[in-house]
Amino acid sequence: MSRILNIGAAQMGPIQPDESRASAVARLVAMMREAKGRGCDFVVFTELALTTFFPRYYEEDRAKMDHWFEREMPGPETRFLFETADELNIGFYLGYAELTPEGRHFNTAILVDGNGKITGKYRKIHLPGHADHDESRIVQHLEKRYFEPGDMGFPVYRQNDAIMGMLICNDRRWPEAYRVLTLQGADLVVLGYNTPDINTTGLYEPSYLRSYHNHLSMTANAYMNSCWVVGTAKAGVEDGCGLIGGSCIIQPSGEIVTQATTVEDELITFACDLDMAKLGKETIFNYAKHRRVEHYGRITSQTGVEIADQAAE
Ligand code: CDT
Repeated sequence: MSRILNIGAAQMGPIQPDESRASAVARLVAMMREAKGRGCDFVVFTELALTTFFPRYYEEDRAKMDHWFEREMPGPETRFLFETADELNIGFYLGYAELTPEGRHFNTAILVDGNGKITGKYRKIHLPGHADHDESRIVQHLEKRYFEPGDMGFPVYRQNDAIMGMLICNDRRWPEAYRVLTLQGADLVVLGYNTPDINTTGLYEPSYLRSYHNHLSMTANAYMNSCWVVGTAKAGVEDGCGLIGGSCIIQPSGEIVTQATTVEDELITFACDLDMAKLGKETIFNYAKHRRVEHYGRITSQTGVEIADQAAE
């Protein structure tokens, strides 16, 4: 038995601050067409795929940043992407900045089906960085200023024969994100990321570790949660700031099966057998049989160290 889903990870090269939405959408559409030509049924775009990574810019008046956000999805500038999905019968994941009718701001991803209809949504929960201007940093990372944490939990959706969960960038480093998705049966986790190639706080971190930890967090969690993981980067130098590439598709064994080799627009594809997730789910990581939450014990601090997770108390 096999359940094959042909997936494309459509890495995006840099989007400069003055690049229009129409231009970004044209690049996404070109990769979607290439994906279809290479037999894909589903394509994973990146986080904040329509604009430059604007949280690197500090603006005192938050309302002045609203032009980076989408008030409707699809909107006039993004509709073409949805129409192309419908024409080609290909689904996709897309990350963008969402401004709701109530004036709330989220770092969001949507799932769209082969009819160009939105079938799922996720709002990023783990927002890295800081909320106020920080002079000591090499580059600002103001996600905490411009977004509120997601209010939807970690939902899963049935689509393209998969049980799919979405994450966004920093979420991929948190084991509990994958665990909550796979406790609901996810066999495929898709995500996009914008990751600076240096530690922007100014603290020394070897740059090779930025790429190593990108892959480590996704490969380890693919294995420990027995699911496919598709991670798609925005890469290259945006307004003088470097972003790592390394987009990849990872099978449930934790092995990378294909990986981008550039920091430009680059499509990688793989015929993913979703049934490969069964081995782990039915044996070593069979949660019902072997996961023993009731024996983990209360989280107590016997060392005087403050317990980080209030929910544990
Ligand atoms: N976009 C995003 O979440 N990036 C973070 C970088 C954090 S550095 C402040 C990441 O985890 O890749």
